[in-house]
Amino acid sequence: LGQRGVVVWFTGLSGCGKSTVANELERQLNQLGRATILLDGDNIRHGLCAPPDGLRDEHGEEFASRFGLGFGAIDREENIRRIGSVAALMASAGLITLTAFVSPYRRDRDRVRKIVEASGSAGDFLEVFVDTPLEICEARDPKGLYKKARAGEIKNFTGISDPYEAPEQPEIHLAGHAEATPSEQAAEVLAELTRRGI
Ligand code: GGZ
Repeated sequence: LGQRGVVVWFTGLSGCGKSTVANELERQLNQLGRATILLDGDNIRHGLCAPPDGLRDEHGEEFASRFGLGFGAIDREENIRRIGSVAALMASAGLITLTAFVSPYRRDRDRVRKIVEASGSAGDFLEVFVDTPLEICEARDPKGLYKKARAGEIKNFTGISDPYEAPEQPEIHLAGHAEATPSEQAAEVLAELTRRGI
């Protein structure tokens, strides 16, 4: 590919805008002719980490709950571990690899950083904290999940009934005041990638 791989790891609350910014960044990179891949809830939670339907039919619910991941701390840890391994592989193939997951636990994110940094050719790991205040995320509530979490209909909901451990030293901190547009935020990340010669 003639380009250096990198993992750009977006983290933040549900509704903070990380997927939107990652999509916008991908568009900007593609316009510059860079090869990218974007991993997010849509392709991972519904694919790699989803309960295997065929197996469920064959072996029943037990199989589904053994291999499909939920939102308890152990399931999130495994979700992030799988995504981290896949991201490291893709980066080592030279792709600019963008990921957009809540990834609420510092320890899990730090593990991914180690996996990526240890995989040599994968190169850099950039943690991007999309720091949109809970009140703004909750006011947006595009899928009505915060409402359900407040009503107790969803357990372990990040920010409501489950912790979010903010990054202490992210490579990029996107202060989430409501006026910042996704394309401005993406441009900020792009500038950092450019600064690093990626
Ligand atoms: C947090 C949840 C939960 C709970 C379902 N807590 O806004 P969304 O809908 O599209 O993003 C959230 C997504 C979180 O999945 P991740 O794979 O990113 O989580 S983690 O990194 O922690 O493994 C939200 C939806 O799934 N969702 N239940 N309890 N978000």
